[in-house]
Amino acid sequence: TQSTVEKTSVTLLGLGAMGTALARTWLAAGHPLTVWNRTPARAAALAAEGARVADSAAEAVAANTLIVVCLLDDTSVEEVLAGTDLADKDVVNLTTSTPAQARARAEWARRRGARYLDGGIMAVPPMIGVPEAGGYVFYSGSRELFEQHQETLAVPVGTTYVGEDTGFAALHDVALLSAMYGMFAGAAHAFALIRKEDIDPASLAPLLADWLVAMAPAVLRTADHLRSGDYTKGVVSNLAMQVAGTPTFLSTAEEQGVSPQLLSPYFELMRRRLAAGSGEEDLTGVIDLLVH
Ligand code: FVH
Repeated sequence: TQSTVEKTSVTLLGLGAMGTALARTWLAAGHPLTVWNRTPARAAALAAEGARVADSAAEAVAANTLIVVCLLDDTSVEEVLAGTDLADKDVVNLTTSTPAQARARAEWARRRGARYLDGGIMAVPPMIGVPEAGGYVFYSGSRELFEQHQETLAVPVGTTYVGEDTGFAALHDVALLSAMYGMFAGAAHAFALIRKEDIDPASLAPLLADWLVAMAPAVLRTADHLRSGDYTKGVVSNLAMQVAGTPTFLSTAEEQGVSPQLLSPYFELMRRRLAAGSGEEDLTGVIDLLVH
């Protein structure tokens, strides 16, 4: 294991909030670390903690084989890597991108002689280096490259490999974050409903959190429906019943002076699915209306 052998040297490009958090964990674990950031001042604290600070991205890339990139977006990745020699480098790109961008960046890196792994970070900076926080990174691309560097990549945060298709890490990342925004949208509506009442948001919050946790396993039933094609399997509250309930939600919003704009699009899809004769199903059929 790495505790008995020399720790892998890492080059890290990008010292924003996430890059800095990643850097600290590698330094703390004894990995020799070379860093570069467009704004050099952001590297000063890390230099004091033992990082070697390169004067250019090219110098940083030349220093090591394992090159971890954590920049703002795909455009900045191209700008930064364009002036570097990537021949025989192992590039691990943790920058958030779309699946198509990840696939194209992998091909771009391969043409420059590099091996490439894409990552989608399921953590915020305070979760980095805190295993009990449960954060992890989705990885996709070469399994061989992932396995070669897994021990080093697992130092800051957990690792979850999701396939050889380089776009899959980004796809899993965006899928989970999209669901998160749906949850935030629902919570925003819930808080808006009580906003003008004599109800402490702090008393609603734990009830809301517990309810969302209790409802979350419903996605397992959804997956079962999608795999089997039977959207009625194990249905507890069928679509007909749920659509019948939607006027209550819309009227309550109106009574409370709250815009229904976050809820209405979902209700509209539920109504369309019901109109197509799917009243005995669960809500799974809405997914088919979204895909074109
Ligand atoms: N922070 C978070 O909560 C999320 C959690 C999930 C994953 N994301 C993604 O991680 C990538 C990096 O995010 P970050 O939090 O480090 O972002 P910033 O603090 O804004 O730092 C951005 C770094 O990118 C550098 N940069 C931006 N544009 C360029 C460019 N054209 N050329 C060179 N470097 C560039 C920037 O440099 P500087 O402004 O300090 O000079 C920072 O190093 C990101 O994909 C998130 O979506 C984070």
